[in-house]
Order: sequence, then structure tokens, then C-alpha cells
Amino acid sequence: MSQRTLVLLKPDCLERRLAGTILARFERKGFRIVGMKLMSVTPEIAAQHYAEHVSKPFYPNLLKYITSDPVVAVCLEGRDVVSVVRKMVGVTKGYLAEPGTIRGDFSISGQKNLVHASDSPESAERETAIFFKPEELVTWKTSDSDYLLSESEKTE
Ligand code: FUP
Repeated sequence: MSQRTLVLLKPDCLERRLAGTILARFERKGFRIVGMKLMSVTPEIAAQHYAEHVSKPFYPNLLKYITSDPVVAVCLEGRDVVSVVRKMVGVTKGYLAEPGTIRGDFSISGQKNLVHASDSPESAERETAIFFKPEELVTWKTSDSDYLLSESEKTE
């Protein structure tokens, strides 16, 4: 089923010049970029995005990190994109993430883990609305869709 998800290439990803490398993995898998912007995360945006973590002891540190440098917010679209992107990203702590995942290949930190990816379709909708206005998301199809999916899969 075609869905959208929100990915953030977080400050450590930009600081380490890994934005292109990581975005390329999602493109190669077959996902379409339907929204993308470089931006600073304000404390207000951070509190909305990390609403479930605001009262946790690690939040002040997380806030400092996510507001420290720009992020690239990306909205990706494609078949089962929410769960597939989560698998590609790997578990939260880089030192526990499986090799082959983004965090497993590029991060050894529990916090500086390079990427955020929505954990459910509901989160994806909520988080996408924090980073993008509806008119900033572009509806389009790539011309390689005949090679990415079978005829019957295209209508699923
Ligand atoms: P994830 O969905 O894998 O990005 O992880 P969480 O939503 O559980 O956590 C969001 C971010 O908070 C993580 F990317 C890293 C950070 N975090 C900490 O800094 N310390 C913790 O103890 C847990 C999470």
C-alpha cells in the first residue's frame, strides 16, 4: 500500500556530510521524495515533534542536539514506506543496530543516530504536518514505476 512517512536527517548527519549518502539509500530502495527542506528545528518544533519525550530526563539533552544545527526534513512516498524505512534505519541505539541498517552502518551513539523515521502511519501523518504545509508536498510519479512494481502490485 502506498503511504508517506517523515524522515529527518538530523544535525549529526549534516555535520558528518552524510545527508546525500543516506538519502540515496531511500531513493535506491524505490521511494519517491515528495517533500524536502533544510531547516532549523526551533524549541517549539522540537517539543511538538518529540511530544512523547518532553517530560523525560534525557529531553534537555535531546533538545540541545536537535536544535544545534540544521536538519533536512524529507517526506517519502511508496509501498509500505513507514515500516520499510524503519527497518532500513535500524533500532534507536547505533551501537545495537544491525549492520546493513543506516544506524548500524554509520552510528555508535544512543542519541546521535543520524536519522528520524516515523514509527506508524499515524505518527507519519502527525509528524509530516509539523514539518510541511500541505502545499509543500508534491504529488508526482517517477517514470520507473513499471520496473519497481508488478501491474497487480501497483493497484494494491
Ligand atoms: P527512534 O524512534 O528510534 O528515533 O527513538 P525514540 O523515539 O525512542 O527516541 C527519539 C530520540 O531520542 C532518539 F533518536 C534518540 C533520543 N534518545 C536519547 O537521547 N536518549 C534516550 O534514552 C532515548 C532516546
